[in-house]
Amino acid sequence: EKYIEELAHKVSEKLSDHRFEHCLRVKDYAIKLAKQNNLDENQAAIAGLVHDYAKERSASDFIQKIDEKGLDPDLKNWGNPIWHGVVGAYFVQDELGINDPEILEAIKEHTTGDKYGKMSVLSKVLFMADYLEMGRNFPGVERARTLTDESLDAGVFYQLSSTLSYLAGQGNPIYPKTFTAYNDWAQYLA
Ligand code: DGI
Ligand code: FE
Ligand code: FE
Ligand code: FE
Repeated sequence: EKYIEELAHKVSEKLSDHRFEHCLRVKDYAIKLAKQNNLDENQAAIAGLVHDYAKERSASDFIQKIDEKGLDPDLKNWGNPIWHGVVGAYFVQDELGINDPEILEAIKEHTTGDKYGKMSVLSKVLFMADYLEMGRNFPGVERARTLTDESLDAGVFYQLSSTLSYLAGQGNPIYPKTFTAYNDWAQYLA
């Protein structure tokens, strides 16, 4: 509808073509997962479309927003991969006028996930749509798509586990929330 089109235009102005196209594919996959999980399709579409809105902002833009919003100063020790979701949600709120707390929370969690009991269905749908959108082609993506069709929760745990082992394998620092999320889900689903 009209609102989504206008939103898409605003998002496209802040992102390179390849990343904007990723956002459109995440929107489409989020709609599919919303249908499968009895979630409002429009809410899922909006979350998917705007989830990486802040991804191409400069480090100084993020630092400024962390100060302006009084966010945890430890965030400054991290970088774009963590900021674009956790801090990016505030750019979405301030610049796109999106105030739906479920959408903002889903954007904050879209990179790291969160504890089993803390993730809403919308948050899980966005987390998985970002991972599984039709442009993704990592080894195992088809298996991950099938698993997620069978069980959204199984898909979330698969991603948490794969991403953690990938990051550790690369010697990357693991954001505490990524660890906490993995441990919590492992207690329920492993
Ligand atoms: O923004 P996207 O590329 O579509 O996807 P994303 O937001 O899920 O992930 C962004 C990047 O963040 C991805 O390269 C993996 C990385 N990442 C996820 N969790 C952590 C992390 N990087 C670090 N250093 N630590 C984490 O815990
Ligand atoms: Fe992202
Ligand atoms: Fe993701
Ligand atoms: Fe993304």
